[in-house]
Amino acid sequence: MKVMVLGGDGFCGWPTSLHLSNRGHDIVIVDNLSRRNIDNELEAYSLTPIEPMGVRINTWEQLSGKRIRFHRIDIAGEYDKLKTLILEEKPDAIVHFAEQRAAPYSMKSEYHKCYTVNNNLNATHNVLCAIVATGLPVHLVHLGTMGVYGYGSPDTKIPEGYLNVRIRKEDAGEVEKEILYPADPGSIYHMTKTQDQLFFYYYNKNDGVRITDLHQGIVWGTNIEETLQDERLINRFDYDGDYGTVLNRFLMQSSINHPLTVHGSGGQTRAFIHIQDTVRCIEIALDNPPERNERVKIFNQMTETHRVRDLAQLVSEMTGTEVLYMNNPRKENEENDLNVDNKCFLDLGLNPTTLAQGLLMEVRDVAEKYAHRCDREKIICKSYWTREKGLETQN
Ligand code: NAD
Ligand code: USQ
Repeated sequence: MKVMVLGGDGFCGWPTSLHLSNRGHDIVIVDNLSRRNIDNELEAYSLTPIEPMGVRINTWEQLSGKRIRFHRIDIAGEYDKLKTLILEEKPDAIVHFAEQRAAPYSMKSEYHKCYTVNNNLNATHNVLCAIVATGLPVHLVHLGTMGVYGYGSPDTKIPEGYLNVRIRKEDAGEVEKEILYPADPGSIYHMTKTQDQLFFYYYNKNDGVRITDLHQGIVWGTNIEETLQDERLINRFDYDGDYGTVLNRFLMQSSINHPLTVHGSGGQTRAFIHIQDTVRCIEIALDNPPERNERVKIFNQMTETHRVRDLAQLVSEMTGTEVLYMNNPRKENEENDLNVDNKCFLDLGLNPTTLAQGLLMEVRDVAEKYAHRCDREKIICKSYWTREKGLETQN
């Protein structure tokens, strides 16, 4: 199948592109390289040395004999270019990773809030509008987030997207209705993902666009089989206070003997998935598109849940690194339970990769190898959810 990968230069998009190419799919990457520009803005670079796109693609061609094509397009700002490319390439499917994905970056300042909203909402809307305008039967697979649900309430399981509710009628009795699970975003970034859901609902209802929305948990790990074939194919590894995610950060911190930075009490429970399962889930989603008039398919793309302080404890026991409980820069519940339904992917054959010492050590080994590239000044998160949070931390 021909697959257009929007955001194919990023942490999830690059390994996905290689994996799908390896499986024989024809891959066209679209990316505006904004993530590399944000590295420059923050002066915080991937711990692993990522090669320019040209080198990445040529290396893959030398090794696999397969050519991935690349187009530098801002899908949020260059609608006509995007539409023309879709018309020319006629992809069977589009995988959409191309959004600003860091919650702390989205909360840094007014500029970062506006940038995240403009970029993410226009990106998603432009893709949908262009699919309809071309009249092509493209299947859109979008990377959403578990954060659209908020993070659980005691004694209930988070369903895969939809919730059955009973509404009391004005006279008597009740009507049943299926609704999108109530959105409860915890950052400007997460808010854009909750709004993406409404775009999908509308374009599916009005134009019959076939859409799969993957509500993904926190991705950990760095390499997959394909990125390990040559150092020039290495995936990015974010460790800084804005883009680094919690488990990869702890593993990286342990490799340079930096205290493990637990926000608040560390009672936050989150959903996790290893990068090799991310690429596998996308392959499964592509192989199982919705039928022509089917509603938006929503899958929870996660394999396990963990409490932040338990992860810190685990890494600390494995490596002897001290745990540091810090003022939480975020406005979030400091203790929550999280029970998630992920039956859709399991039923379609996902064999979950769960937290295992070997895999944790593999990530730590990568971190250790490139530890000389780490800027310790960039580790602590300095993006605050509110003015008060900033003052609390500085005092
Ligand atoms: P990333 O920042 O590494 O990659 C995103 C890519 O999209 C970058 O290469 C960037 O240059 C590109 N991009 C952004 N805006 C664009 C635009 N307007 N036009 C063209 N290209 C653009 O992020 P990632 O970690 O690979 O995440 C990919 C997707 O998966 C995101 O939508 C994110 O919300 C979702 N997701 C990520 C995680 C995670 O833990 N990394 C977890 C859940 C969901
Ligand atoms: N945290 C720490 N210490 C750290 C970093 C984070 O305690 O050093 C805590 C945070 O306060 C938060 C939790 O760990 O409670 C998760 O933070 P994170 O940065 O690992 O993940 P998050 O901000 O939620 O965002 C990441 C991705 C995002 C994706 C989301 C999936 O960056 O793109 O959508 O995970 S989910 O968390 O399921 O919503």
